[in-house]
Amino acid sequence: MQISKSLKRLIYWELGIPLTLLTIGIYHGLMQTVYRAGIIHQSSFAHLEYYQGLTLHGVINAIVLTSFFAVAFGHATIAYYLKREPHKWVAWLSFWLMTVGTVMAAWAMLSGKASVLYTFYPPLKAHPLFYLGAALLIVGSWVPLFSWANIYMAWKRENPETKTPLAVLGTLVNFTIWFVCTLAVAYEVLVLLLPWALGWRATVNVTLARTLFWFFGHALVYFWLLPAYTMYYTMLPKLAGGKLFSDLAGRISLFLFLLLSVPVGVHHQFSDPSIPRGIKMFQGLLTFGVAIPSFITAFTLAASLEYAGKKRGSRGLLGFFGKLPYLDSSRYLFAYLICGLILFIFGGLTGIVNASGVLNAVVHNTAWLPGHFHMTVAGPVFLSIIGMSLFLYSGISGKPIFLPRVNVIIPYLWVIGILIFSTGLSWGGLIGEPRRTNLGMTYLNPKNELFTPEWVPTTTLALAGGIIMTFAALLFFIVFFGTMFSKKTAAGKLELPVTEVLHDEKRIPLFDSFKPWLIIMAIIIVISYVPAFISASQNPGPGAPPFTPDNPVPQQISKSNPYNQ
Ligand code: HAS
Repeated sequence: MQISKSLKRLIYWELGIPLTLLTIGIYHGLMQTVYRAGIIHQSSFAHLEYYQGLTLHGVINAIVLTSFFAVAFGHATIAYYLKREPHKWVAWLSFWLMTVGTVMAAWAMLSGKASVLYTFYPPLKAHPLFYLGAALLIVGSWVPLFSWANIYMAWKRENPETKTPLAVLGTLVNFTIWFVCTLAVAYEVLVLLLPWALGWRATVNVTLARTLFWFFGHALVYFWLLPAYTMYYTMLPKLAGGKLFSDLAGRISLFLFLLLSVPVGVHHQFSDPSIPRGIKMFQGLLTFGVAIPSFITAFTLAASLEYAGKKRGSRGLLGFFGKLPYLDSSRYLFAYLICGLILFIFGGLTGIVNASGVLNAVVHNTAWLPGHFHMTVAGPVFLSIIGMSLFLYSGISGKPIFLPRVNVIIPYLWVIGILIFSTGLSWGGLIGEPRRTNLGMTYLNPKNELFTPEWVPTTTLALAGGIIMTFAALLFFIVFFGTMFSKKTAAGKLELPVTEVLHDEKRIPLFDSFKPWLIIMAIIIVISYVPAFISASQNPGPGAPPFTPDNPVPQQISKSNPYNQ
């Protein structure tokens, strides 16, 4: 399909900017493993502080890359399936808001004024431009939803009896979740953090800020995941040489995400005071509920892959695994997607451990957590983002993939790296290794009295995995930028792999309409969050003065601050 020059240019920039910044994000990922393995015994390296690097790593990889990509992918799916391009000025407004926001936050992080990590929990305090930048990036990323919704409603009026294409449903569900959850973080930033960062208020209600953050924060992880799920349902079976086992399964799964992505954030706060136990239990149960659409996805995709394998001549119960096009460089997107799925089996299982209140007490704030989330966000999410970025770029520009044989092995290298890395972290977490800690300063420094030799093998494993991951990422940069700088050999067009459906169930209005699901979503959110917000507001504790991560003493102490008494 031909698209306008403006949309082409927009998609190039929305892929190119975050992938360029990703070089910084990946470097700081490697440095994390180096510091933690005790190779460096200092608080900084090459004029960048440990927490400054960790903030850059988290914000670039988990917020900037994912948001820019989700918007570019959203433009592509809507334009491709509904045959209408998003309104030009809305799309460019979104781009500029995201870009200006990123520049503001990047300045604050690079100048060392915002080492507050990607969760920016108070009492860690950042420069006001960091908060403003983050707010602009987020607002910019949901602006296109209004244009897409408009296009969708027009399409629906013309095609009332046609099922909404699954990829379009995926994009709309995802951005609806995103819009709803970002309202809480906007409130946190604009009403709590910004006035505090500007010095207009002396203290901040930490529990309320954290509760608002996690209202946003867990839905955020599904905002990362749903573009990958959209690719799994609508592209992977085709790339494997088969069909999607059931279209309805995909719809049910997407609508369940709409219901359950937001009202589970308190599972990040099982150890926080000021949140009623009943709410922790309720949201804990809903967390098991939000695993259901992923189980549905696992079985549906396994059946689709089995069908593909059988069509390619496999025999026996599990023979289909051996017949999939793992190393076919002309279908490299398959490799990126299947590798993400393999990692997600472990990412999902560790997530279910986290969700259990009792087990959570063992793993919370330990290295187990980054072990879990590197098999989710650095698994299916990251691999589908980089694979699809390459696919979109090469297709739209008409440029062939640079080093195609190298390209197809990158995701496998990444899987090996992540599995070693996450094994080190998960094992370390189970024996008490903390997350977000520069272990090289103390626990992994043999000259320090706190030296903990049990964590030598775990952090060394994580370092080995980190080196392999960095090598895979380097190869990806060579392939992506090599493609960018190579000569055009075909007319550029927007093409997406389109999967046929094996069991194409007839249209059920309930699964083709947003209204009932939005109403239920609102009800569950009110039940699960209103008591948490009331309790956090009524029991704020003494209020926290601002801290920086490298100093246990508050930054400024005012008379109104109870810590001063
Ligand atoms: Fe999580 C913490 C629970 C999913 C990301 N999570 C985090 C953090 C991040 C994160 C970033 O309950 C840390 C935040 C921080 O900085 O503090 N998580 C879950 C649960 C799920 C889950 C129950 N998480 C994700 C996803 C993420 C993500 C997805 C990113 C994209 N997580 C938690 C909890 C915490 C947490 C607690 C807080 C812990 C604490 O104490 O702080 C579920 O959604 C997982 C369901 C998934 C499955 C897997 C299905 C498997 C599939 C693959 C099938 C494979 C096939 C291929 C078919 C049930 C679909 C086979 C082919 C072959 C060739 C083999």
